[in-house]
Amino acid sequence: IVQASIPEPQREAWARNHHKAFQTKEDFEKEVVRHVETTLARSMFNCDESAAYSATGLAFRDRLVTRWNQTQQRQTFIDSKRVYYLSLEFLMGRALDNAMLNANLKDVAKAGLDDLGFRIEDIIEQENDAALGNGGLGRLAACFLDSLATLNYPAWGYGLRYRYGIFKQEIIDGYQVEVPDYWLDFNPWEFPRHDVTVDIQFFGHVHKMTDKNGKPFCHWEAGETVQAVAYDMPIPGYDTPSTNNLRLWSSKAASGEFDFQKFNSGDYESSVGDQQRAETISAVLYPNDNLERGKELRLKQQYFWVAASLYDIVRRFKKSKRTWKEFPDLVAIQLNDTHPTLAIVELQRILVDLERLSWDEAWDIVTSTFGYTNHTVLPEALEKWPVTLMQNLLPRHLQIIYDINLFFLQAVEKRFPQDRDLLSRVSIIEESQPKMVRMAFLAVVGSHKVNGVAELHSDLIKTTIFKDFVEIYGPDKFTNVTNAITPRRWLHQANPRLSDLIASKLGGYDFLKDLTQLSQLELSLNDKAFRKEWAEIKYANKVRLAKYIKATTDVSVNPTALFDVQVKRIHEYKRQQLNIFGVIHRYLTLKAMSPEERKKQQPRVSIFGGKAAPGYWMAKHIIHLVNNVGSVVNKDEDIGDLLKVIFLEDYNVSKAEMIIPASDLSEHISTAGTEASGTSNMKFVLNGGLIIGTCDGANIEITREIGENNIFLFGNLAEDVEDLRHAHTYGSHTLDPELLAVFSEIQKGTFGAPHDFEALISAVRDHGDYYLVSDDFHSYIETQALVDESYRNQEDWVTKTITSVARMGFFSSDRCINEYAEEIWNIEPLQVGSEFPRLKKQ
Ligand code: T68
Repeated sequence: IVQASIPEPQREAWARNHHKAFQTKEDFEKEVVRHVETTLARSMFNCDESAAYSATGLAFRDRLVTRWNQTQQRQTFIDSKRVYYLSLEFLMGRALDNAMLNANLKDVAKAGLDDLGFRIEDIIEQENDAALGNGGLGRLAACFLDSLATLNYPAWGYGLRYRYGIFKQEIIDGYQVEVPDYWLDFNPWEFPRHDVTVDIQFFGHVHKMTDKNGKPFCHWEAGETVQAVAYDMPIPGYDTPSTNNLRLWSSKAASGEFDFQKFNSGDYESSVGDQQRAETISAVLYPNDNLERGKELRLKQQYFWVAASLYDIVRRFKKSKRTWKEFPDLVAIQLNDTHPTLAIVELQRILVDLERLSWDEAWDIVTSTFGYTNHTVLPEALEKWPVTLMQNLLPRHLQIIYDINLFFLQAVEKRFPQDRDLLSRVSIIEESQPKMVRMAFLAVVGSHKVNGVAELHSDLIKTTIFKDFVEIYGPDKFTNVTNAITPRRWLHQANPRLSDLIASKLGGYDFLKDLTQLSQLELSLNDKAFRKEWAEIKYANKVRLAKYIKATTDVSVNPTALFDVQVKRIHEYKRQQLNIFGVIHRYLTLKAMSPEERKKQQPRVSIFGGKAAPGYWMAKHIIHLVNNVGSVVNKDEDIGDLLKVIFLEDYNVSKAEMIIPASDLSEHISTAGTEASGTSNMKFVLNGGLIIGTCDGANIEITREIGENNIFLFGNLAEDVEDLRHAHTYGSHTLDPELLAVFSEIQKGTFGAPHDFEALISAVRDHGDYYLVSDDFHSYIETQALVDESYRNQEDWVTKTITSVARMGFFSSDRCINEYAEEIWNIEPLQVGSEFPRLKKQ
């Protein structure tokens, strides 16, 4: 990049003309009209909602850019340590509402848009979600970016700019159909940086060379080069001028690669082919959550992104003119799962092969720089790559991995002599057929800290997948940072009325920056007007969801019924099958009752939502069963409002913002020990809903915080799961009789061709019931009965929900980010100085 700075004498002219961010309604309107009339080349005679959205987005973008530049200049000037969050997924959702709220200018925009003839809600609805993620892992990254900016930490996110994010889900005849999500039509939030590019290499050969001092070194002569182009997204903090950067890389053919010779000699097709092959790398997000499929293109994506990001980080570090030893004083890199583990190898390669540091010096720098977050213990989700694939795509990296492994195993051998089993258990290379590189082990060996995402999960990784590494490194390398969520999006933005009510009790909105202040709500437990308003807000949110259900599914639901929600990726371990079997049980029970008895029952709406990975056959059958049960139950006149079953199509972040505030009860019912944390559980409680759940993931800490009277726990404990599974396979396996009754009903054809659901049944009945559906079934339906009883007493229910919200302070991602900053990254917030005026409250 060419650095061009304006000479001193001309700077005054710049300062005079400095872009002033709008603050008033009048100035906002000017900006919108200017963008409609110039940027979009339209006028008041052809300005639809989509154009009004674009212009509003651009007006807010302009505002952000100035602050974003100032933040970056200041970070560079101060030379502060930065943290780089490497994540293959950032599930950002919509940006406009967030930008307005973080700047405290939503009221201004609302009034301005009103003057110009638009309703702000309709304008917000125009925006496509930035859906560059599958689920919890990607959304966690997005919440972290919000907290990092809000807390004024110098931080960058690095990811891939997929042309297609997670697919859109349509439900046709009860089946999931995937539709591509081309989200980039118009995106005012991104800045292409065509001058920030990195050439990324693949394939080729490694040559041993000697330098002019006679020292040997390795030279990688690559076979293919692809160009990475940076696209930047400003990340505003809440109520602070700090605006961080999310840099997403897009792939294209390297400049020399569009082969003009081929082109001129008439081989047009193959020169365009090269172009397309290069662009394929960042074309699409892999739609699997908690599953690794070992596809070569996925490994290409990982290296492409990691190499571009490290090049960028190293380039920035070099400008500081520090010595390499100081690298970890200026740079912390957090690996969001094992997806970016090649960054460890790439940094070692840069330092040894290109910068010519000794192996040991380099390795010290590398291991002091990286931290690794584990998000799963499920064996099918642990990344492993065939050695042969790695050898072909990244020959030099494979050599380095072998060397890392050799030195690591030598050190282990020294401490634990003669323990060959241990060596083979912890080897980064699995000696299987074919041989595999174990990415999680590489991440552990190459990082100074490894963390799980909730207490139970962090304990489990220490006793299962990383047990030997705890022996080798000692327990201090392993730690816990319990996940959390940003209260800005998940309370203030998603549930503005509740946020306002809370603010009215706490004397302002400071709780959004210090969520522990919620505890003061307990003082208002007996305040009648407050309780009434609390209940009314929940009801209004349910009415809104009921309207949406009617509009999208044509089913009428009664907003006074108990809304029971399970929305998340569809996965056997998350046990949506347990939920729908429970719903069928409820239906059968109601059918068996006399009309008088039925009148005494608590009406319920069971709401499901979530995507199945396109190749996940079982998950797709679960969706099909939910839809078929819905179409039978919803038109059964015996049942009426007592039970409705809804599947909401295309669950995503913006739908979550509407659904979560409308729930009375949400389901977090994974087999104990399988859900690392869960984060939607926190969102539901923060919005005044209660949980039915297992003793798994963060449910355990939520219970500790809010009290066990305020949560409906059921089911077997993690410590008993292994024995139960063993007993299913090797002992006699008796199934729950009430579950068997549900199975017979399905097999009778009540919910469509029984054949379609045979696999769901036989997984439980004939294949060892790995997820313990039958073991937990009785406890589940008993607990659901308790929920009904509890909900009947609305006063008690409201008390439970207020108490729970008041005790949710721990689950702000600000707390979580502060823990990472102190215990893993060793970074300080950037002081917001006078040239950086604090925002005034409206
Ligand atoms: C989730 N993981 C955990 N993975 O399942 C959840 N995996 O318990 C936890 O709360 C959350 O991470 C945040 O820590 C995922 O979402 C994936 O989406 C994923 C994607 C690709 C490959 C593997």
